[in-house]
Amino acid sequence: MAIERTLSIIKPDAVAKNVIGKIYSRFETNGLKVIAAKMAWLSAQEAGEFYAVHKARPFYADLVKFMTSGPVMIQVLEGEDAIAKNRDLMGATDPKKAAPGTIRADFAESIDANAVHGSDAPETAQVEIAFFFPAMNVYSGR
Ligand code: RTP
Ligand code: MG
Repeated sequence: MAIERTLSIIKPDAVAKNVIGKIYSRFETNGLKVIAAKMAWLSAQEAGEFYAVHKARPFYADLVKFMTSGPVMIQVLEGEDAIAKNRDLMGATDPKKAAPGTIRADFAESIDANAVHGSDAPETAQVEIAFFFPAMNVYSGR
């Protein structure tokens, strides 16, 4: 398996719940290293552009509204199979369907306030990392 990088966002609900450290701990104990990080309060334009792939979906307006409702913690994770591993740790989009022990099962409230974002493929990971972090602000964990 290859060493990959993925973009992770701890969403406003989880930041408000004060569980950044608990979520980071899950990354670390599962072999994912934080190699870039920043806290930000996204504008509607930034959140809308970040989730542009969902523009035509009925939930787009609510998604942008939620993602701009408070600060978020944004990080690049690096490790073996990082993209799929992070998605496994996150659990299903709807926390009611998320497997026990996943981040969304343990910390998410609803399909909208679902605690975390994670890139879903190598192509989206690359675009999403570049969206938030210039290369000079990403520090390889190796
Ligand atoms: P994310 O992009 O945030 O990591 O979530 P995901 O891949 O698990 O889900 P995705 O299909 O990419 O959807 C992005 C976010 O939109 C909200 N959503 N709401 N009401 C709905 O049916 C619905 N479907 C998706 C969720 O907050 C999801 O995280
Ligand atoms: Mg997604």
